[in-house]
Amino acid sequence: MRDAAPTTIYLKDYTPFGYLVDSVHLTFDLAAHATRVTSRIAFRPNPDAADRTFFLHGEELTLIRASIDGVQITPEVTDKGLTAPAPDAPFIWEAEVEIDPGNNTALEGLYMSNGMYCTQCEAEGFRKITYYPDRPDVMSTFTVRINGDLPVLLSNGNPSGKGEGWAEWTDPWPKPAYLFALVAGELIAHPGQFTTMSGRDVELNLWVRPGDEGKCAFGMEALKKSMKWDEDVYGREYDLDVFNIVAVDDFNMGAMENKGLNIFNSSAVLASPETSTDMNFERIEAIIAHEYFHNWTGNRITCRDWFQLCLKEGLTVFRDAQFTSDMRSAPVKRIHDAIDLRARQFPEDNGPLSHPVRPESFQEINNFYTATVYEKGAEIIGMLKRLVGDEAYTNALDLYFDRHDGQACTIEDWIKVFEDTTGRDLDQFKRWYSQSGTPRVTVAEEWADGTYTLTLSQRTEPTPGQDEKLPQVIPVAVGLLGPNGDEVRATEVLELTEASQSFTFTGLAAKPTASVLRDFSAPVILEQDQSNAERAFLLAHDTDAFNRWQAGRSLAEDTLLNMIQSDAAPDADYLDGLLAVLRDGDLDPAYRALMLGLPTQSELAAALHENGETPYPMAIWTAVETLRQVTAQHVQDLLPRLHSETVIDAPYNPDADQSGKRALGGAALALTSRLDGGAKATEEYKTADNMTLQLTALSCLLRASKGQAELAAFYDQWQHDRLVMDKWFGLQVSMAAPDATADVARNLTEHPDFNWKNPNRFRAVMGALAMNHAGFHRADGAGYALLADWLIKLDPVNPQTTARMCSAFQTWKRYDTDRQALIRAQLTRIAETPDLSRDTTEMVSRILDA
Ligand code: 0A1
Ligand code: ZN
Repeated sequence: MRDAAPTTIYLKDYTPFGYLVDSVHLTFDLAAHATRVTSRIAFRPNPDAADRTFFLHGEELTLIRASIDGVQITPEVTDKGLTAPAPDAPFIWEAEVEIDPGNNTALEGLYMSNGMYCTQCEAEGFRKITYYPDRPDVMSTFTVRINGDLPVLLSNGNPSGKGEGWAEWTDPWPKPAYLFALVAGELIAHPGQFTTMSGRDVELNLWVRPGDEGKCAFGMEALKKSMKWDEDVYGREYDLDVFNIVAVDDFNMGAMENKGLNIFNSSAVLASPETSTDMNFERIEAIIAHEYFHNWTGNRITCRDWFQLCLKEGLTVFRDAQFTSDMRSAPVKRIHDAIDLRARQFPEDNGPLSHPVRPESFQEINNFYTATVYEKGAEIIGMLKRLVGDEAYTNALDLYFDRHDGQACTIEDWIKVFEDTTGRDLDQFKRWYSQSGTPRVTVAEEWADGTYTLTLSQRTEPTPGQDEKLPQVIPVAVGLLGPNGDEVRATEVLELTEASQSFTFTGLAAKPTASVLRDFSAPVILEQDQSNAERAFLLAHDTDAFNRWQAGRSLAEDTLLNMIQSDAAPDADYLDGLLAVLRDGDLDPAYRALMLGLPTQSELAAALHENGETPYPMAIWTAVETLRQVTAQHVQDLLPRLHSETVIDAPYNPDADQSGKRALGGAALALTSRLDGGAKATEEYKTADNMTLQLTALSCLLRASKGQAELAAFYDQWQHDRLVMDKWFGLQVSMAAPDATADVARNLTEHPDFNWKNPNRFRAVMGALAMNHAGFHRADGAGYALLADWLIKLDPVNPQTTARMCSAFQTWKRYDTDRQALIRAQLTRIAETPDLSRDTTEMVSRILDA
C-alpha cells in the first residue's frame, strides 16, 4: 500500500489558514505534456488565524521557480506541497510549475479528453495545477490568461481580452480554488440568451465537440428553465455576463458547478430523441438545474471545509428535486426519490460504509460524495421545510443568502438561520447531521370509544463508530381514512421526538385506517404490522399519491418474501389491486407504470437479512421471475388496452406526459413479451423511431433470450455514438441470465470498443455487473472475481472511479458464509495490491471492517 499509515483528517481539528488571498493571476501555456502554469497571488495575514505557517498544497507538480515579493526563494517541497518563510505582512507570491495533462488519467486537475484540455478541481484537484492553499475557506478573485493554439479557450467569469492564440478571463466573484475551471479545445457553441429579472443580459453557450451539435437543444432549454425557476422560487438571479457549459467525454462524475463554466460528463448533457431515453432527458434536466442552482448554494455561499459538503449538496439536491417536481409530476418525482434512496442510500447507511451526513473524519474526501451526503442531505432539508412550514422556509433561505453571501459556511450557520427566523430550538434536529444509520419507526394502533391512538416508536441500529443512538426529530405525516375510503382526517405532521410517543385522534365514528409517512415525510424505515386487506384498501383509496403507491409496493414486497421464504403462491390482494390500478384510466400513466415496479432484488435480500434469514440470490431471482410471469397472466386481458392507450400520435417530446405514456407502454410490453415470446417486441423494435422505444424493445427481447440479431443491428446502427454504445454494453450485462452475466461481462471487456479508461464505458459494463444481483452473486464467485480484477487494473489509472465502485461489495455480510468467504478473498486481494491508491485503500478497509 502506498501510505503505510494513511492520514485521517478530523472535523474537530479545523483551523483557519494563516493568510487571506486578495487576488489570483494565473497564466497557462498549454502543451500536452509540458503545460506551464505561472501564478501571481496576493496574500495577507489572516487576523483570525493563530498559525502563520505558509504551507501551499501541491501534488504532481514540477516547481520551476518561486518568489516572494520578487525575491527568488527555495521552498521546502514534499509530495503534498511546499512550505516557505513568509512575511507577517501582505506579500506577492509568484511561482511557475510544469504539469503533464496528457498523462493525467485520474481526471483530476488539468487533463486531456479527446484532444481537449479540461479541469476537475473539486474537491482537492487544484493542487495538481499549481501551489495554492487548496481549501474551500480560502476565497479569491481570479484572472486567468490562457495561451494555446486551440480555437476555444475558456475559464471562469467574464471574458476580459483575447487575441490570436490567447484569451483572458476575469472572475469578479471571490471563490475557492475547487471552483476553478479551464477548457481549451476545438469546440462548437450552441448559443442561447437569458435576461435576468433585473435586466442583465446573459450570453449562454453549450460547448460540444464537432458532431454533437444536434444534441444541445434540450440542455439549453433546461438551462433557461432553471435560471427562470431560481428567480421565481428563490429570488436568485445569475451574476455574470456569460454562462458556459462544456460537454466532456471523460469525467468521473455527472457534472461540476465551476463558476460560470460548468463542466459536464457528456452523458449528463447531450441528448437527442434518437440517441437518448426519456430517463436520460429527465436526468439531464435535473443535473443542469443542479449545477446551475449551485451558483448560489455552493458558489456564492460555499463550505468552510469538506466536512460541510452536505451544506451545498443536500440543499442543491433538494432544490433540483423541487424543480423537477414543478416541471413534471410531484408525486412521481417523490416516488422516484424514495426508490432511489432505498436502493442506494439505505444500504450505505446500514452497512460498513455508514457515515453521518456530516462526517467527522475522512482519509480521502472523494470517498464522501455519497448518497448519504447528497440524498439523505436533501431529505434533511425537506424535513426542515415540513417542520417549519413553507413561509418560514422561504424567510430562512432569504436570511441565509443575505447573511452569508460571499462566505464559507458550516451546518451551524445553516441551522442558525432557521432558529433565528422561527425562534425554534433545532438542537435535537441537528442529530440528523451527526447520527448515522436509518431510523426505524414502528407503528402501533389502538381504537376505543371513538378515539384512535397511534403510538410511534423509533430506534436506530448501531453503525460503525456509533453504538448508542439518541432519538431524532422525525416528522411523520399522517392521514386517516374512514371505512368507505373517505379521508376523515387530512394530512397532519406528527413530530416524533421521543423514543416512543402516542398521538390521539378523537371524535371518529368508526375505526379509521391510518396512512402513515405520507409523501415519504422522513428518510426512515417504517415497520408497520398491516394486514394485506389494509394495504389493499390503501392501494384502492389512499388520497396521498405516495402512500397509495407505497401500499402496492408493500404488498409486492410481502408477497415476494412469502414466495421466497415459504414457497407461497403470489398473493391475490396484490394481483387484484394492481389490476384495478392499471385499469383506472384516470390515473397518470407514469404513476401506473410505477405501480408495476417491484422492489429490487438487492432490497429483497436486505429485507430477508433483517428478518434473520440468509438471502439466496437465485431464490430471490426465481421469485421475482415467477411473480412477473403470474402478473403478466393476471393482467393479460388488459394489455391490449394499455398498448393502445399509450400510443403517441405526436412528434417525440421527452416531457412528463409523453414519457409517462412510454413508461407504461414499455412496462406493458415487458409483460406482453412474457406471454408471446417476444413477438410484439420484435415488431416494436422494427418501428421504433426513438431510443426509448428502441431500447425498451431490445431489453424485452434480451430478457426473453432473443434479440441477438437486433443487438448486432443496434451495434451497426450506433457504433459511431459513444453514449449509445455505453447503453449497448450495459444492456447486455443487465439483461443477462444469472449464470451468464459474468461471462457476458467478461466477453464485453474483450470487445475492441471497451475503452476501460473511459469512466462511462467502464461503468457501463462493471456497474451493470454489480447491479445484476443474481448474476453478480453467482455461487462460484465469478462475478466477484471479475469485478475485483478490473478494479485492481483501474486503480493506478483512476483511483476515484475505482474507489466508488468498491461499494458493490458493501452488502457482503448479508450473504451466506460461502459467498462471504469469496467476497472477503477478493477484497483482501484488492487491499493487498501493491501501491493501492489512498481512495481504494480507505474504501476496501472500511468494507472489510464490517
Ligand atoms: N459538485 C459536483 C459533484 C462533483 C464532485 C466531485 C467531482 O470530481 C471529483 C466532480 C463533480 C456536483 O454536486 O454536481
Ligand atoms: Zn452538487
